This record gives sequence, C-alpha cells and structure tokens, in this order.
Amino acid sequence: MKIYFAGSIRGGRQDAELYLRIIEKLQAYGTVLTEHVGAKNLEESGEKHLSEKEIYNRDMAWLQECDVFVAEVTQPSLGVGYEIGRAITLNKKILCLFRLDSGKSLSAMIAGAETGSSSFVVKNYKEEDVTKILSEFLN
Ligand code: 6IA
Repeated sequence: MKIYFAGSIRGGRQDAELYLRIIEKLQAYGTVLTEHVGAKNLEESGEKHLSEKEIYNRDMAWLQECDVFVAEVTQPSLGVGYEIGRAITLNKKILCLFRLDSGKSLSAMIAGAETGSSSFVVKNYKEEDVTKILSEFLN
C-alpha cells in the first residue's frame, strides 16, 4: 500500500515529532511516500536541494500514485489544505486527524467536507488512539 502523509511544513513545525511517530505507525501498513514530512531537520533530508516547482511536481505525482491519504490537520497549513482538496478530486481514501485538546478549531472546509462514508473521515483524536484509528481505517 502506498500512503501519502501530509503535515504542516511552512505552516509551522510544532508537531513534527508527532508526525514522525504517526509515520512510523503507518509504515506497518505500507510505504509512506512522504517520509520527509516527519524529518527533524528537513534541510538535512535533502528537500533543500529541490526547487519549489520540483517539490510541487513530485508531491503531486505521489498524490496521484497513493492508495490512501492521511493528514494531521491540527497545525493549520495552506499546503496540507491544498493537498486535501486535490486528494478529494482524485477520489482518494482520506483520513484527517485533528487533536481536540490542542485548543484550536478545525477549518469548516475540512470538518464539513466529511462524506459520512469511509472515503473521507475526520477523526478528533488523542495520540493514544492513533494505533486503533489507523487499524480501523486501513484494514
Ligand atoms: O504549506 P506547508 O509548507 O505547511 O505545506 C505542507 C505540505 O505540503 C506537506 O504535507 C507536504 O506534502 C507539502 N510540502 C510543502 N513543502 C514541502 C517541501 N518543502 N518538501 C516536501 N513537501 C512539501 C521543503 C522545504 C524545506 C527545505 C523547508
């Protein structure tokens, strides 16, 4: 299974370590195409050598290629919102994870996009629930 994981980069890296822990759990189900999203130091992960265009084109190719799309949406990010919109158009199976205890409120454009079917799921979660949520969504 090819998994596209989305998380904030320029929107703010406060949750980067959490992204890495989610990515490690996702790797039990298949290949995470976007491993760098959880990298402690993105500059060291090689992203620095790519132009904006190269990053965009590569990410869009991965988005087309993926079987499932998982986003951690607590830290607002233009890029993640854009990727979710594109993933919907591509009819991908989508899981958005939002931490209620963050004190933030999720954009209505994500919370309201839920279809009620298994193809677009928004979960208010705590980190201890991630294993169970991923198992329900991916199995
Ligand atoms: O707007 P944001 O930067 O927060 O958008 C984050 C989302 O867009 C992630 O889910 C990524 O899939 C994608 N994305 C945005 N920027 C990059 C990137 N730049 N590399 C890979 N994916 C990206 C690296 C720049 C770095 C040297 C700071």
